[in-house]
Amino acid sequence: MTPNRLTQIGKYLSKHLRHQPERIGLTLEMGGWVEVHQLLHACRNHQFPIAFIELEEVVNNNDKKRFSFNETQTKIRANQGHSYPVDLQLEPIEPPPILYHGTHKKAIQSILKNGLLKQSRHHVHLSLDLPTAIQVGQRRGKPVVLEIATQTMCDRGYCFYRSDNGVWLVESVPPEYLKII
Ligand code: HQG
Repeated sequence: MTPNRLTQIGKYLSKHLRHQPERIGLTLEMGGWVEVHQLLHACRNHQFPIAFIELEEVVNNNDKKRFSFNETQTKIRANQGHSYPVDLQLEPIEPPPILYHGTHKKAIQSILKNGLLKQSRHHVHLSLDLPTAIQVGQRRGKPVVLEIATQTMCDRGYCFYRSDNGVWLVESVPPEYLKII
């Protein structure tokens, strides 16, 4: 598959597995899952046919591993990043003592005042390492990276989750746990 087609399918799947499944007549099950045959059928019916072999390639080779199959490859879901209200059934797990959030310069003033808010998604997204955080921030402008005192947050009762593709998630981060680096 060409890199273009890989990106094109990835974007189409993100749109419908994270944000607007109803646009192509899908409903996300508990956990965010969709039956693969229903997805392929819906794509075909909406002038975006995808072959199963292409879907497999996207799941395996998508740049951020955004999608997963269940064990039998009969269901697929986006690992994180949803705005669609669905329970992903993630279990809280202990994070490393520090995580990072990549953002952009224009948002910093508001973030330092109000903390990190999840905006349209289910969670605030945090990165394990600096290069990833810089990449995330760069999507929106001049990147700024914040260090998150996750250990202290855990000690104070905040729950952290990790998606199947290694993105760390938390409901919010109040300003006192943030430091610009
Ligand atoms: C900012 C991509 C002002 C926040 C990435 C971010 C990630 C505030 C934006 C995933 C704020 C939300 C998520 C506040 C937060 N005031 N701005 N109080 N609190 N913000 O896209 O973290 O390609 O929803 O800093 O790799 O940028 O989609 O979140 O700039 O993992 O797979 O509000 O999206 O992955 O933007 O990115 P987003 P994000 P995918």
